[in-house]
Amino acid sequence: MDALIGAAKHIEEYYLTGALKGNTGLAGAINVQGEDVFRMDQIAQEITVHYLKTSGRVIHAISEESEEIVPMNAEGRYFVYFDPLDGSSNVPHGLPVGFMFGVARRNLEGAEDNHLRAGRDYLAAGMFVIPTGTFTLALKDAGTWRFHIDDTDEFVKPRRMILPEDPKGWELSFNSANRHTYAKGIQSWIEQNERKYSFRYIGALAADFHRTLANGGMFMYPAIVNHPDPKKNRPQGKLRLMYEASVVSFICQEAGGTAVDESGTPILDIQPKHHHQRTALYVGSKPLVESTTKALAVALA
Ligand code: AFP
Repeated sequence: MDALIGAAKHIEEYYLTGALKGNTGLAGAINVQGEDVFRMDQIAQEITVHYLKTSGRVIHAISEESEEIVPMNAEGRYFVYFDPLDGSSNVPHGLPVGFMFGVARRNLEGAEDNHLRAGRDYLAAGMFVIPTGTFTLALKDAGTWRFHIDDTDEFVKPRRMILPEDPKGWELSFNSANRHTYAKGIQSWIEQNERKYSFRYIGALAADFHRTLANGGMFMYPAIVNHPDPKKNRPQGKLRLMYEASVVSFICQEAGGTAVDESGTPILDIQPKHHHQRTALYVGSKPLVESTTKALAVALA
């Protein structure tokens, strides 16, 4: 945890001074997901790998910014799954980005003992919203907690996060420009429900989910199945399972919420087949997540 917190503080420092140092532009490379890499993506990746390796506690890491598994320390007891800079399109504007991670414990059976873990097997998951100095951490069966950085650079005063039951302040968060590309069931769900709630979208999962967790409601990134250009459909969803969807789903479950994919399968039960696997995501207050699942099932029936 010290390594992860050290990395986050270091990334935040670079981010805050990035515009002046010319670090907020593109790096001129394309990552494993086929997306443009920002200079800050590379810096965040290098910093995180450095801290995790130096800790000596991690055997392998999986990062959005590395196609291959990143070998760390043969004696390490943990797997770490991370996205060192989530929401890169916010970088040139200095707007919030995230550093997200999940941690699982190695089985110590054989040389390579299954780094492909379902979210239910994580011990912890967390997200830093950069550069706002907030850190949300969920520990297995021990709740979700939000910390704030103080003027001595420490994350302090944890507050237990529990999704509010009263729907009065609930918010919806999704990329509304994509709505006509969603499955018909979700399109009608949106039409029937969107006026009941406020709508917020920052474009960085950690920042958007940060609000969902505090105010209640739902963040969703549905599958794209009705794009006018069928080549642009994403039936598997866009978000990455191991270091995005499972992270927020773990945090959400510990705060009393839930998360499912397009078929209604709990995100935390999905057994990854590949470390960069994608998924659709519906995460937040149970009644909303459950009603989108019903809407999808009805439309398919
Ligand atoms: P990048 O980190 O590759 O920019 O993607 C961010 C993200 O995976 C997630 O943080 C956002 O919720 C989602 O993409 C935003 O995607 P859209 O730009 O398609 O709305």
